[in-house]
Amino acid sequence: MKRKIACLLTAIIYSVFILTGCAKQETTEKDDLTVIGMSQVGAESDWRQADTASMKAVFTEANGYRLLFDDARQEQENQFVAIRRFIQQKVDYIVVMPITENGWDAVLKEAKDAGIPVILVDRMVNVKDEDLITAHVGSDFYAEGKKATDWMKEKYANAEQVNIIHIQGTKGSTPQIGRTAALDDAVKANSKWKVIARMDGDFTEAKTYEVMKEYLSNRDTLPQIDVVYCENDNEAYGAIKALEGFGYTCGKNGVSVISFDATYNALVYCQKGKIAMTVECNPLLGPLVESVIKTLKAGEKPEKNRYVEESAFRPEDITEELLASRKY
Ligand code: GZL
Repeated sequence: MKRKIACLLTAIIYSVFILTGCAKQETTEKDDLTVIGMSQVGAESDWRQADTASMKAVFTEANGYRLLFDDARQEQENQFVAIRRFIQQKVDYIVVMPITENGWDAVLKEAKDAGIPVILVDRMVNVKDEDLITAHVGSDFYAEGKKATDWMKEKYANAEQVNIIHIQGTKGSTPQIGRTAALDDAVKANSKWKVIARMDGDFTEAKTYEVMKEYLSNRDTLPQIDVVYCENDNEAYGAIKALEGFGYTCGKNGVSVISFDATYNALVYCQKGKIAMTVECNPLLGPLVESVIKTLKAGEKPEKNRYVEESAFRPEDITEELLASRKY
């Protein structure tokens, strides 16, 4: 009997709720949300996960957004599928972190034809029609690389020869292209610098450990290595693990390991001297993307490219205060 009364009461309360329009009001509010279709590269690195967290912290329903988030698991085809789904869903904006630069013309034209603005985050795309992209926010990767090579020039100013191992990021991605170009230009300008090996670490610790271990295993005698130039922090962790496994010392009087991103763990490695320099690459791009969307919603034209300010850190720069201040 009690159960029947409880069910009856629930039905009455729900009817009152519907009739008074509360549900309708709540539904109406949800209809006012700005719908964002977001295609993220994957979760391959600490940097990537901080970038995703930054986006999810901004694009919340409380802030007036419905975020349709897709993790492409580092496959460009998955990004194409997600973008076409967003078009079918008639989202208000498409936000893409493109894994590599080429192959985007067709799918971005479909978004343009559907009247949906596309905002690029982090990396760039190489398209014939620049109007396919409404705006881009991210980093200047060549400038990041130059910070590292300028440090190398100072460190090895009097060296007779500098043997460099180069661990590249995801081939064809904008950070790989920019950070590689900076190293290539510095090697051309310094006759004593020699790249003794170049490998693809794909921005992951596991892949870098694998390729570095393979390289060292295949040497008759272990080479003199002065610098390992890793195109992100996670590659540096893998490289250091492999180097130490073969008896190398990473640090002031050993191998200088360079990395990019300057995520928290890399700053700790740097504080311990195992990373000689980590160049900052800011993943906290959510607020910048929101400012572009607010500009567009106000009927104004956003800047085509917004680059974030970035620094670089050596062991002597790492204080407890700096570590405590870091957000990623
Ligand atoms: C750089 C970003 C790179 C990071 C890596 O903006 O695209 O991809 O350097 C990440 O850690 O995997």
